[in-house]
Amino acid sequence: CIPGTVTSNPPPEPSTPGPTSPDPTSDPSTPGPSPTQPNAACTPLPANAAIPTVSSLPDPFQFIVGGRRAATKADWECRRAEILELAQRQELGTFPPKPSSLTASFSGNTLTINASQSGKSTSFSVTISNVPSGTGPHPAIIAYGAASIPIPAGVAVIVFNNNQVAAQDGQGSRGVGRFYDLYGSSHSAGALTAWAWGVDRIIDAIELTPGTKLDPKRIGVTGCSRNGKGALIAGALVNRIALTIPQESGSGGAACWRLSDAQKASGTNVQTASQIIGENVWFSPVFNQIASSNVNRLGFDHHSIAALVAPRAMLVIENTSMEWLGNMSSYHCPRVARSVWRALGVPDNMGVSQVGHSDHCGFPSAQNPELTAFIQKFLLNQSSTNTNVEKTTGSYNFDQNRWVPWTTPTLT
Ligand code: MCU
Repeated sequence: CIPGTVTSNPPPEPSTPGPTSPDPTSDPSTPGPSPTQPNAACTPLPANAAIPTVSSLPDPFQFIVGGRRAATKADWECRRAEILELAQRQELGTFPPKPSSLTASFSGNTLTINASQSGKSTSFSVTISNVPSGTGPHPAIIAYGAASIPIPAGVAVIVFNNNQVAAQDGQGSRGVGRFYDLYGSSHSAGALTAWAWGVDRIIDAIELTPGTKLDPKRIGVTGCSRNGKGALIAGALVNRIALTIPQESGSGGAACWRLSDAQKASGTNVQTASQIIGENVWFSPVFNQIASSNVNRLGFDHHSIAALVAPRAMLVIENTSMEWLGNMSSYHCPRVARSVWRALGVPDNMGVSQVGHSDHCGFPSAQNPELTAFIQKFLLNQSSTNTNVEKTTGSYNFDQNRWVPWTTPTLT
């Protein structure tokens, strides 16, 4: 879609002993160790760590600290923490932990979240619909803006007005929204990170509010286009989302910066990192310099960010027909990410489906079988459905050796 517009859909265990992480709340505007770092025994990434420049897709299994490759599932937890830290430091800005005070109230179909910390406070509301009958607790999908995928009976819908939590109205909207009312307008988080924080708080509120009849352990998240980028980043940062469904998220979402740059260099009108930082405030200002000069300086790419979701479930929905999304990039990047689920022994927890259609954010029925299968298995507990999905109607000359010069281990 055209910059600044929206479509018919509304806008939208440890292996390396090391020191304990410092308190990430001490300076909220400085990227620091992630609040979701799983344990203190992982070696934190030093503040001055040298990040190698890599022109292929960086090996998601290889540690920056020490350089060895993950061999066990416990190693992966530490490597995941390292990627999480890198992604915040170089692209997303700091993802703050739960604020010191959080309360929720539920009235009608509106769930209101009040958060405060260090003398500042903020509040936002979401609406809950399609709640199944019965006492529950029931699964739910959080939809950024509005759902543009069909959500079946049995799954409630939570509409999240992400624009209110962090505006996405071009450069002038940097630091505007309920997130920044709490953390300050110069907080390093870009809008995608601020929205993920909002999703994390919605789940806090569901935990606090049995009256919603929703199950905080069976929450999905979805969004399309710019909001699809948001859904992917929420899945990556909020490690209690059960199912992540980014739809037509393209560059800055399912696509890899390096692959999008390669498509651009071969004459495709695809969105790149250098373009995206001028268009909107989705990313942190910490991304600007690398994005405008050389994305090979990123210690990760979006296959690594997608892999932060593993072993939790994700279905990436893409579209071959939209040049701007980078069709090769938006297919092969998540397909490469799937190697992490494969390494963890759960390849079917992640699927990639790309079908051509001219209506951006319209959902083609050809993708119904995989969408239904993922929702049934991961939100409705029907374990027998087939979620082994890696499909595209596109055909690409993807040079696997050039982009993926590493192998997929079996993590024990
Ligand atoms: C694909 O998502 C974005 C894209 O990154 C932007 O460049 C364009 O302006 O808008 C797309 C979108 O959100 O469409 C609704």
